[in-house]
Amino acid sequence: MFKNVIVRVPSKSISEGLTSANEGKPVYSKALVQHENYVSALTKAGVNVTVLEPKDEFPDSCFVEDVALCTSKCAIITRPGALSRRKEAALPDMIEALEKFYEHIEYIKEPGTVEAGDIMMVGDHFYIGLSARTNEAGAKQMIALLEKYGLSGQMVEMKEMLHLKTGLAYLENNNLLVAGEFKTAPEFEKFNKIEIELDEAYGANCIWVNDYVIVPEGYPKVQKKIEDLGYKVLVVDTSEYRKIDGGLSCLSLRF
Ligand code: CIR
Repeated sequence: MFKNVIVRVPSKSISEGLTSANEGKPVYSKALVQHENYVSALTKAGVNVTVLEPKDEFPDSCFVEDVALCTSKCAIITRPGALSRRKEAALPDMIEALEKFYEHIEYIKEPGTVEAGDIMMVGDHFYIGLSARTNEAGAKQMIALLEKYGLSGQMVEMKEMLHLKTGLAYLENNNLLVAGEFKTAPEFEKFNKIEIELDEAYGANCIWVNDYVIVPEGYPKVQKKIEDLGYKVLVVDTSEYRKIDGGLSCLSLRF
């Protein structure tokens, strides 16, 4: 069960966020409304939501998932691989927010880079994608820190996706949404894999929050597959975040 969530309100500069999509720039007013609806869905799922202030100097700073890994034992502040995002990880209000919940806070250090969108938690075990943003030095530091607290981690090779959780979502009870390159990855064979088709690949980025799964709006096949598994579904429109490669998981830290 998750008790707490941290989010950051998008800033006006969101239109300058990093992107590989060719879908135009996010509309700030729409992004704000979508963010409010996201917070409402999280609240409905029974978590306490800490909302941090927007940071204009960091266009991607609403994607708080990337700047920290929140485990049951400690929080680990990352060192983002994207240069424009590197200083997001040390923003004082985020560290203060985490200090309210965690006695132990650790840090990824140079030359390691990690963005925690590349990390998927399955109980006490953590899958760490080696992406353009997360390097082997960062993943090794992460695994050593996890082991220090009695947790474990393993690396996963990646070729196509931005982040590991761009194409994977663990819904607990052994259920794993898989898209693209992860459909055939040997690491995930033991799961009950729910394969997401290419035309709805973005919809693989869902989040399990207690009895609910939050699903992006506009992915009916994904939604049906999740409903058929017996989950209660909450739908949130993330169209403005999709324009800058962001999705539901990226917008929160859940612990
Ligand atoms: C970036 O490229 O860093 C942002 N525009 C999107 C980050 C998405 N975060 C995530 O998948 N965890």
